[in-house]
Amino acid sequence: MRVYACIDDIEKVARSRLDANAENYYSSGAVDETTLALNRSDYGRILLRPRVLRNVTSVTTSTTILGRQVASPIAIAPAAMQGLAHSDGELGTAKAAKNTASLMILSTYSNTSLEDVISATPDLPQASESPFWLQLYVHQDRCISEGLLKRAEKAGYQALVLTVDAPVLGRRLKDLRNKFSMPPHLKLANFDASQGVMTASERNSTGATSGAKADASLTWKDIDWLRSVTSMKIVLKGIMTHEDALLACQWKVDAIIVSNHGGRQLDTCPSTISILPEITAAVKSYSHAHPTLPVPEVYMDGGIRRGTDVVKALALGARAVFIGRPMLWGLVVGGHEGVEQVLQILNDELRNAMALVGVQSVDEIGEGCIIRKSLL
Ligand code: FMN
Repeated sequence: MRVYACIDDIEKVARSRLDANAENYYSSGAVDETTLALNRSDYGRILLRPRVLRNVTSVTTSTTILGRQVASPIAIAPAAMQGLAHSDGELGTAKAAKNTASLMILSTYSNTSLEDVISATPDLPQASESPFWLQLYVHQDRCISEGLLKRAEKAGYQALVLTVDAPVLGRRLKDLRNKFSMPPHLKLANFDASQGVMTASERNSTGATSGAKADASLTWKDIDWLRSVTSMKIVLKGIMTHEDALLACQWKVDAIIVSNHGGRQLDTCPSTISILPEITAAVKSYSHAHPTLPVPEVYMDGGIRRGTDVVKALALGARAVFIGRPMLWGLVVGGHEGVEQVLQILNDELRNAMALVGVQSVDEIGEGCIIRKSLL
C-alpha cells in the first residue's frame, strides 16, 4: 500500500473516500465541537525540552500495560462499527494489533463478534497472551451484559473497559442532520436481533449506538456487580475529574482512562491532555496516603496524532495512550495494513521525539521533558 508521511495525510485520504454518513460519524464531535478542537490544540500549549549529549543510540518504547509487556505505550481505543471503514472491520484492526504486538480494545458495538476477533489471532500461544480488552456499555437488561462478559472471559479477553462517560448519547449534530444510520448490511455482531440493542427507529433517528438501551442508572456500586460477574480486570474509561479519579482508587479498579470520548459526549468539557495532570496528581496523593494499597494505572486518549503528543501525555503521568480516529483512518485507507502503518508512524515519531528529548526509555519521560504553559 501507499506509504504516508504522517497521520494527517492518512486522515485526508480516508475522509475523502468515505460517504458523508460515515465520514461525519467518524470525524464529528458533540454540539459545537469545542472539546473536539481542544483535544487537539491543547498539545500545542505544552512544549518539549531537548536535552543533549545523552547517548540515544538505542531508544526503546517497550513498557507494560496492566502487567502485560507491550512494544509501545500506544494502543487502540474502542470504536463502534468499524465495518463502515473497511469490509474487514474489526478483523482488520485485530490483525494489525496482533502484527504490531499492540493492545486493542474492542467496542461493545462492533460489527465483528468478540469471538471472531479472537479467532483472527489463532496463533497466540495461550489466552493470557491475548492483546484484547472488551469495552462495555451496560444494557438496561443486565442479563445481556452479564452474558457478554461471560463470553468475553471465555474467549480470552484480559480486561473489561467500562465506558462511564456515556449514560446518554452526546448530541452530535452532523449525525442528527444526516439521520445517521448503520447500513443494513452491517450488524451489531455481539448481539442477536432479539436482544433489541438498537431498534430500527433508533438506528435511523438518534444517531448510531443510541444510548437508548444503555443503562443510565449505573453508579459506583455497580463495580461490585461487575466483580460478581467476571474476574477480568476492570478499567474505567471516561474519567475527567480528580474527584472521580479518587473514587476509582477507593473502588480499587485496575486502571482508568482519562477520556472525553474524543469530544463526542459533553461538549465544552476540557481537553484530556489539560486535565491529565489533575488526575495523575489525585492518584499519586491517594497512593501516598495509602502506601500499601494498589492504585489504578492511568492512561489517556483524545487527539493523539503525533509522537510528540505521546511524549507529552507520558510526561504528565499517563502510562499509555489510546488512539481512536487515527486507527479508523488507517482502516479506511488500507485495512489491517493501514492500521499497521498508523501505528508504525506514531511509533517512529515517538522514538524520534524521545531521542531528540534525550531519553532512552519511556520510564525516563517525566515533567523534566516539558514546559507547561497554563492549560486552563
Ligand atoms: N468509545 C467507547 O468507549 N465505545 C465505543 O463504542 C466508541 N465508539 C467510537 C466511535 C467513533 C467513530 C469514535 C471516533 C470514537 C468512539 N469512541 C468509543 C471513543 C474512543 O474510544 C476514544 O475515546 C476517542 O476516539 C479518542 O479520541 P481520538 O479519536 O481523538 O483518538
